[in-house]
Amino acid sequence: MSSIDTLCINALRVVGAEMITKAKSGHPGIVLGAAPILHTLFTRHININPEDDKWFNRDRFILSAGHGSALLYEMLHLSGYDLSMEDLKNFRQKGSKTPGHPEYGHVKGVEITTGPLGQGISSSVGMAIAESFLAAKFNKPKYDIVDHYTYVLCGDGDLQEGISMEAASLAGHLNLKKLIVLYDSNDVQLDGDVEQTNTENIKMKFEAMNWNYIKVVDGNNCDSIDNAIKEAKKSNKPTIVEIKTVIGYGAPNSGESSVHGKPMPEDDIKALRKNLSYNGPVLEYPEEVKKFYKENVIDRGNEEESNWNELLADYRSEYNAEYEEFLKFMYNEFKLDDVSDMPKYEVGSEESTRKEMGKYIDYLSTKLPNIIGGSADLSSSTMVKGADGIYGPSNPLGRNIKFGVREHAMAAIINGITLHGGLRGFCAGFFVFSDYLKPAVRLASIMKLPSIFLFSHDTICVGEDGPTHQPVEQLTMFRSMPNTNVIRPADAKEMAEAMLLAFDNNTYPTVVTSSRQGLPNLACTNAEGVKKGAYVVFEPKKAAKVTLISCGSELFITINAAKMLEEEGINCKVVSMPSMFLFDKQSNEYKEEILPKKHLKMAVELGASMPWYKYADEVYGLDEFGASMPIKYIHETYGFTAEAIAARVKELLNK
Ligand SMILES: Cc1ncc(C[n+]2csc(CCOP(=O)(O)OP(=O)(O)O)c2C)c(N)n1
Ligand SMILES: [Mg+2]
Repeated sequence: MSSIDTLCINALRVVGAEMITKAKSGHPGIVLGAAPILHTLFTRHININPEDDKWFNRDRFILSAGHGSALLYEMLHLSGYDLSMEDLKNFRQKGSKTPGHPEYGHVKGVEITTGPLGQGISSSVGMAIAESFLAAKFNKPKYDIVDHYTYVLCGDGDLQEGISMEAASLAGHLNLKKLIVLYDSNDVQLDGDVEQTNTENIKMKFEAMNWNYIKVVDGNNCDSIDNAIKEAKKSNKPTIVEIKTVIGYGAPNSGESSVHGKPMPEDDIKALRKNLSYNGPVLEYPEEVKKFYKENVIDRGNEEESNWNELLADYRSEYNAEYEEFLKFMYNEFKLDDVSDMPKYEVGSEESTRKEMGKYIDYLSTKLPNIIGGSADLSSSTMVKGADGIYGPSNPLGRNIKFGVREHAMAAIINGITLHGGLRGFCAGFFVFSDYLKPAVRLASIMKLPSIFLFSHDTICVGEDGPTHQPVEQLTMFRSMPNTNVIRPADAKEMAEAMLLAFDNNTYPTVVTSSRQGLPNLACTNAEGVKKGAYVVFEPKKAAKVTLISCGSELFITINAAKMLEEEGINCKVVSMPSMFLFDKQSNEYKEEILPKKHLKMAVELGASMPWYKYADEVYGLDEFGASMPIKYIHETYGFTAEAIAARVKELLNK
């Protein structure tokens, strides 16, 4: 370890601490403790090119401990990304390029939004899966055109989260040998010492999950960290490098939890400078540091990418067809222009929408070679699985990922796959267990990431399994999530369009729900209507005064109720509203046409009533948990028959 390394690390420490103090907010502990880790990784290993931040074969770096954002911004600044000193000085300020936690799409070089602990490390597994799949698909002897590492910096908190263990367990099983996790092991967390909460052996724990474990006893020694990363690269398993660091190194309260998340007072900054024997400029990097990063990160990255470009050019001449295909993957050029051969269903036939969803996924897998995914040990129930066999070391081109019962990691992994580029991830489970993966959907929504989340058994019509398996409030949860398209199709036609919308868009995640039970395929549904989120599916012969709004498995029942009412002279129109998200985007004229102000409007859904009050005066919903019983009793018991719905309308009209 040379003196320039020490100078760089101390500059990172001091400027990071000063940024946080200036912002009056942030987490100095990890910045001071983990600076040597990121310095070593960036100056000796990572291949990135700030001039081409989306260079396909770059190494991916994930700051899973997102509270260390100041340190990441420092690295990005010194590595030549579009982040100025001014931006660093505006850390955490309104409108700045340097928000509290790293935000994907906000600043170049941030590979993923992190902050909720456990998510980053779990998504990194998806990135490593994507890399291994694409490498297996495109690499040829002498042409490793997809060949990069996925690096993670995580802390104690990341590894305490359950999601990380789900993801690590799967990563070990899948032998993701190019995944390297650098663990900032400082024995301290926000509320105190880690030993107050943990009594476990990380080495044994990870080795038991088929990981390679390496320990670095002195986290201030770049050469030891460097050697560990070199070792990790040789492993045929994913590697965790446990690096013993001191939280808040150099600060008067180093080694204590008080340094974790409180800006340091000016006096402590002075003490820090003294303790580190550092007297560089305030909020500025010494020239030697900038030069070192220019030579060891920027120039190296540039060179790596130009080497790669040459390799790709040679690949192009030798394997032209594969090259053309590679470009399609790289630029996501697969389009759903012609879907005329999509499976079709006769009007009047009956099928569950989950079976239709499964058939459409199978169909789309033939059209879109870049989609990959699977279910959380439920593919025989959700009907959703990927194509080409089970993905794994013996079949890296399998597009069916068997996630096991690991819903949370599954969703985060899907995000990682999609973030990596080249592939698009989808996953599936029982709707009630969407509770287990919601935080990862939320991150996809924040990132505007088009991950696809498919769920079956979307109402209490699950039946016998009882309230633990009967979703009630889950639709409310997802519909209230900004930037998330929740589609609840009523039949095969609506399901087909839902799936096309999900796989066609690039700016938001989609949640599609499906029924367990068979539903009639209706004559009145159509794709154009689904695109608008809501549309009229039944119009009485005489002018309507009432509008009934429904979706999913309750749509046909609601139509039947409207038909009954018409016979009694009560004229109700019925609107199918599979997607509130898409309907909200329509013009005011269209909204008025579908949901006229002067109509009495009642929504019908076998789920929590809350989301519907935005559109309806009255909601015929379910605001209690279900109970275990065969499905044939459910509609009767909970009043979801055409007769009961019609009776409520009459009650409302006082007839
Ligand atoms: C899911 C989640 N829970 C809680 C937090 C709040 N939080 C941020 S950092 C942190 C402590 C984590 O400890 P560690 O990873 O050891 O970080 P260190 O204190 O060493 O920097 C907590 C509880 C969070 N960001 N995400
Ligand atoms: Mg810690």
